Formats: sequence, C-alpha cells, structure tokens
Amino acid sequence: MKTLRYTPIPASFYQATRDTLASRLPDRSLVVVHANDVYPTNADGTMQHHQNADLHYLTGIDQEETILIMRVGANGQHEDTLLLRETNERIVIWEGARLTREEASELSGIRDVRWTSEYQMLVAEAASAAEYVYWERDVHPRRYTDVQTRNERMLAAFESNYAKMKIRSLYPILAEMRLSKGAPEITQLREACKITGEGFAAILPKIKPGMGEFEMEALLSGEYIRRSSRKFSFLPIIASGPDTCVLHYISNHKNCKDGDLILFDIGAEYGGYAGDMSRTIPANGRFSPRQKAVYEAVLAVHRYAASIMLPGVRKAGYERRVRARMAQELVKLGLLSPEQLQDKGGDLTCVRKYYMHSASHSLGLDVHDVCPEDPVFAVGQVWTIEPGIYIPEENLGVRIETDVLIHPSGVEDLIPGAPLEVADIERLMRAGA
Ligand SMILES: [Mn+2]
Repeated sequence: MKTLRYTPIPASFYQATRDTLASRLPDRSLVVVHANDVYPTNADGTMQHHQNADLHYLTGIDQEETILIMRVGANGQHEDTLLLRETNERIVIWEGARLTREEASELSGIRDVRWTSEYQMLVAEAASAAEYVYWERDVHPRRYTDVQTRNERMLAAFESNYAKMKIRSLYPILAEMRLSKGAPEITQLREACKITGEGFAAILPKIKPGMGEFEMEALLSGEYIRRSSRKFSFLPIIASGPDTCVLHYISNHKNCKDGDLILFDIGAEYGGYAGDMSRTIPANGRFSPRQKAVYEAVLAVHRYAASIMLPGVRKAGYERRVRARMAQELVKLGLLSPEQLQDKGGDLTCVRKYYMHSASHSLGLDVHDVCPEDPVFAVGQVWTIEPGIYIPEENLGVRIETDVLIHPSGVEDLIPGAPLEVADIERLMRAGA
C-alpha cells in the first residue's frame, strides 16, 4: 500500500549529489543554500511553498526555512549541516507537523541536523575557516523579476558582515550537474510524465464544443491530483481558437467553439519534478483539412527533431536544423515562398514569423531546467521536443510537445500515454460521443 503521495528518492542520491558538488569545489570552501521564501499574498494569506530546486537537489528536503551548510576541505571531503525550522505545539496545531530532525536526517542522509536558531553562529564559525563562499545566485538567462529571493537576501546580509570573503556562484556548477539526470530522478520524471499524459488522455473523450477552457483545466487538475501529483508543474495553458497563437496564454477563461482548435500546454508535478506536454486537438473531435495539414506539418518536424537528438549533438546546431526542416513545411503550407529561404545567409529568420520559439529545453526539477550555455546532448539528459506553427490570420496554432530521455541510440518518449497521431486523437474524442 502506498502511504505517501510521493515515493521519495533515497538519501544515498542526495549524499552523492553533495559528494559530487564538493569534489568540484576548491579546498576550504563554504556552501550555503537556503529554501525559497513562502511568498505573501494579502492580509494573512500566503502562496503555496515551492522549494528551491538546488536545495531539493542537494538534500531532498521540501520544507520552508531549510538551510544547507557544507564545509569542504581537502580532496572533496565535506561536513554537512542541515538547519530546520524548529517545530512547536502551536505550529503542530495550526499548520501540522513539520519534519523532526530524525526524519530530515533519514531523507537527506545528513547526520548533523539542527534548528535554524543556530544559523548565525554556524555561519560565523564556518566563514572564519573558509577561503571561498559558494552561494546560490539565480542567473537563469530568462529570469526576470523584481523580487529578491531568500538566497539573495541572505547573501546580501552575509556580504555586509563578511566583506572580505571571496564569494562565488554555485549556479554554473549545479546547472551542469542538474543537466544530467541520475537514475532516481529519471524514475520521478517518468512518473510526472506518465501522470501528465494519462490525465490528458482521460479527459479527451469529455471535451465538447462550448465547454470552458477552465472546465478542461478543472478536469485535468482532478486527474492529476488523483494520480498523486500535488499540482500542475506550471500554470496550464488551455487555449482555444485565436488564443492557440498566444504562446503563454494562461487565463483559460473562454468557452471553446465548434471548429476551434484547442492547444494544451500542461504538466503534472511529481516529487518536485516536472512533466511538460503540449497537444493540439479539434474542439468538435474532427480536424478540418487545413487544421490537419498544419498538424501533420508540426508532427513531421517533431519526428525529425526526435530523430536528430543524439548524444554528442550540440543543441544550437540541432535548433538550426529543426528550423530548416520547419522552413520546408512552411513552404508546403503556402506560408513562405521558396525564394524567402534562399537569402539571409542560412539564418532563416523568416521562419520566426510562424515558429518563434526554440524546439527544446531541459526538464527536471524546474520546467525550464537549468543547463550550461551551449549544451551538448548526452545520455541521461531529459529534454522536451516542442515545435509549433502559429498562424494568427487563420486563428490557428499547433504545438506538439513530448518529453524524452536520451539513450545511446536515440530518444525515448516519456509520455507514450497521450495520443500524437490525428487518427488516435479523433478516435479517443469519438469515444465520448
Ligand atoms: Mn515546454
């Protein structure tokens, strides 16, 4: 019998991620990683806590106010301390039990677990013995926010107290480590993807013209949570008609119409890991000839992209080849002329009018998971494949996205449970008629 929503990753995995991190740091390094804040809404409200992915990756602890401190010595030797929010009777009554030190130790493999009241003292002690301090700085190339994270706030406080310390960023090291998934991570990602695909397949027969995008969201949410997911892994995009061309449409507030396409870009979270899938379907259960032609074009590019995602291939070159394949399809659809593909020095910027995003991103604890600049595909990585064609003048957008694991000989689709072919989509939708 399953007693918990998630089967946790064994502590030995987190021990190994800390060993690897320590082996990549110079002697006499101090590592500090804080949990994410619990963000306020209004009055006494808060948002749901979403754990800092690096802290999750190094400890497996999914609880607010948690801190990891690592003191790295010679040859990658390291002593780790985990600091936990001290629980008390009031917290137990109002919020429910928090991890005991024993439980946190069992989950993370860290023997030295203390309460956060010891933080300042421990950091002062560790800083006096350290030469370098490694702190998390989120420098994801597409991050944009006015809000300071807990790590940034704690770092600013640290810097003002220890002005002479050499502070370095953990980001490039952890981004590289997190790109290659460990076996237990792949187990979690498989489950996230399975729930993502099966939940979607379960609602397909229920979709009818006139149904609200929000009703589909409610059905999906039910299917995901019933299958042990805690939440969507990102705000779900359920876009019908003209909004199929709005890449990040999240209001999901319309009723779909007969003759519309509906674009789903959705994912279930499992154990902190993200599924991410897109499917495009006809609201009435049958693609029109034009919708079908565009759909088949995207599917052809999708198949091509999957066939060239091989170990050793540089992502930038892969994206160029996918764009070139897309250009051919856009010509076939009458959206670009063959002459437009001639010039521009092979850059094919004309393709961006109908296909303006990239084909793939890494997937893991984060939906757009961290990875080094200019990554090279390798065995054990998990990527999305998601070409799309968007034609606003026809109110018609199609995106097809699967998540894949790279093997030596090619990719494995981690979402086999959701239909891809036109005939399979139409058959499943007829099942509800
Ligand atoms: Mn995606």
